[in-house]
Amino acid sequence: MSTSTTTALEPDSARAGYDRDRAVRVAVLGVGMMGQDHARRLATLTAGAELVAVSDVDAARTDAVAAEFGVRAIHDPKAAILDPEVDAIVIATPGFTHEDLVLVALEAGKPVLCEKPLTTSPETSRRIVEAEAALGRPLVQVGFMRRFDAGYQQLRGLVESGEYGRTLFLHCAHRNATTPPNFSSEMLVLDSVVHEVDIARYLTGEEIVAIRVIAPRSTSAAPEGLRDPQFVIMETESGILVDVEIFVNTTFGYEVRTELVAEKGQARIGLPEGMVTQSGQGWGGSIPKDFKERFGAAYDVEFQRWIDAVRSGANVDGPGVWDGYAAAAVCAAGVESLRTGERVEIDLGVKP
Ligand code: ISE
Repeated sequence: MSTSTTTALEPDSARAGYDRDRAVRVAVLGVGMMGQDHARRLATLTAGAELVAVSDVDAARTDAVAAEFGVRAIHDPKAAILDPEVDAIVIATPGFTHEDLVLVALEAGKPVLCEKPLTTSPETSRRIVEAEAALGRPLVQVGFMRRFDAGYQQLRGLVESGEYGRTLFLHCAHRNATTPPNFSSEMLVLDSVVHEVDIARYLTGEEIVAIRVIAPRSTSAAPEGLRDPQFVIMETESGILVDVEIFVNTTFGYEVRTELVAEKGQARIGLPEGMVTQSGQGWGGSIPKDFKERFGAAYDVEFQRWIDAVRSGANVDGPGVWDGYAAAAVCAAGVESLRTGERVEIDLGVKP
């Protein structure tokens, strides 16, 4: 697209130097497991994107990943955001660093794709909502990749069609093979159930107004002190019930499934798919080992749509800061419920 025509898609003044005829130059902040995956995606798959820099608190890791992709290693993440040769930022650093980094990017007027959680508390997420509102245009997309999964999109299409009448229940199961070291009981809610919170909001189009988290007996596969599994019950504005079995030490595989129960029909997504074998051992198929495998295609679509949005000047095509804030608020209430055993209500306040 020419930069000389005056259309609604013209670069705004904060990005006046951005040339739409070339690829979006992206820096990835945080190159642990997820960040490396995103760096590879941007370098090899996403059309219209150019991975130009990586940054991580671990300097040796930054240098190694930069060398692998032939890009710049910028050790200070804020310098990477402000670098004149960086157009857009992917944040895949630990959650507690997100607030500062997102605020610097907002100030610099640069588009951001921030991995979940947006921040680690409702208060800090709210600050980002206010900062973006003050800017007057969306710049921050939140990495709730499930919204780009074909199954969830079909399910939402079904809800929106009205064919099955009003939604009554969502039954969700979210199972991981194992947990990383130091995974706490609260992290089952903050790190894992957060996806169910977002997807429940996405599917129903409603806010979550109350949550209760119950910790039944723990699996003997869970590390000492970890309350795993947990059972979560959420209520939406109109009274839809969403239940979640979160179980993160199943020992053998990764599974995310959702069943929608509506007045005139039911639908399930996330059932085992792919090749089914038959042999002397019986019949069967394979189980994904982790979320990178289960949601690989969703991440690919998420990144492509984000880059397309940056190139068009829309900057965001998917969950934004309000979604990040709402998820943070529901999860904080969930952690309170896990501690107290009580049902906790959520008040998001007014959307700016
Ligand atoms: C992880 O951080 C993710 O985001 C995955 O999608 C989720 O399934 C897993 O439970 C989390 O720990």
